[in-house]
Amino acid sequence: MVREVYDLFEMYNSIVIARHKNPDLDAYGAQFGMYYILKTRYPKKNIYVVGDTNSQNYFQELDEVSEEIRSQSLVIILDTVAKQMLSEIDYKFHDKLVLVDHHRNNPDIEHDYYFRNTEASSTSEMVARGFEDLGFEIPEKAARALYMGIIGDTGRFMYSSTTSNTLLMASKLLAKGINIQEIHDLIYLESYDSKKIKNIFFNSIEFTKKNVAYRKNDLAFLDEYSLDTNYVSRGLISQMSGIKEIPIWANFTHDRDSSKIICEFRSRNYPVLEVAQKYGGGGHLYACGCTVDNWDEVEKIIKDLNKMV
Ligand SMILES: [Mn+2]
Repeated sequence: MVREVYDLFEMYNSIVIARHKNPDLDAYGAQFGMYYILKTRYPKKNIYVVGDTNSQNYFQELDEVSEEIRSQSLVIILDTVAKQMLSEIDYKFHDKLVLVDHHRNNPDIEHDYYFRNTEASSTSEMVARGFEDLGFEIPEKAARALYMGIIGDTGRFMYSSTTSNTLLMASKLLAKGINIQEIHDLIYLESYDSKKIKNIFFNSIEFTKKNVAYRKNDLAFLDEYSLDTNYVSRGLISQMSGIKEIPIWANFTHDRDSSKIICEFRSRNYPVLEVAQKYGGGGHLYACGCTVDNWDEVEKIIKDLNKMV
């Protein structure tokens, strides 16, 4: 982050921090990390965190902010630059709009500033680095949020997106006194029932001829076990990862609210992003997704994924 952002933080009395819908740990981590840092630096300013919430909100409740207030505010959007991933209110009303993201896709939102670093493991890493460069104090609460965002997007430093900069930033955050054990228990401890669901999921994955693994999670499955769409879509896909015979894996989940199908793709070394983009989605080269209208589209996607191998 450069001097220009510093001037913006100084200039505005009202700052709104937003991120993509259906937030993952990185989106939350970057959002609350930035929030606690700015709150510490500018205790008298009105700083808001906005957006929807879900089971990964280990932080605090979100604020309701009117269009009127937003129109006079500096609005920052984190971890996405795509309209599709945002609520309209988050990109339509602002005095100045700043985007901060580590994804590859280009913005389809009109904005004033855009900070992109596709080398960064996570938006949380970008935020930590940015404030470190600006010399802002990073309080322990912020360090905890940012660290959670980094481990969320790097799978606890296991994915190839982890760089020496990632570890350096993680080290600096750790030095603020955060408790890793507490964080890991909070995020990764699971219930016996949850382990059982994973077993059911794993035992019913399907395969294409070229060993693309996939699962179709229809409404009946979600209802039978009272599962949340996001949990199934994002949370269960990793059940198919790390298996020698499976080069690409995909998860298709019925979304109760929109009645659409949420598609998630992962791969060790095939650029599945091409398929996500073909169907209007985005994300990372090896971890991405899209949303389609029906199960016929899903069949086409499965064929496309199979063709990649
Ligand atoms: Mn991210």
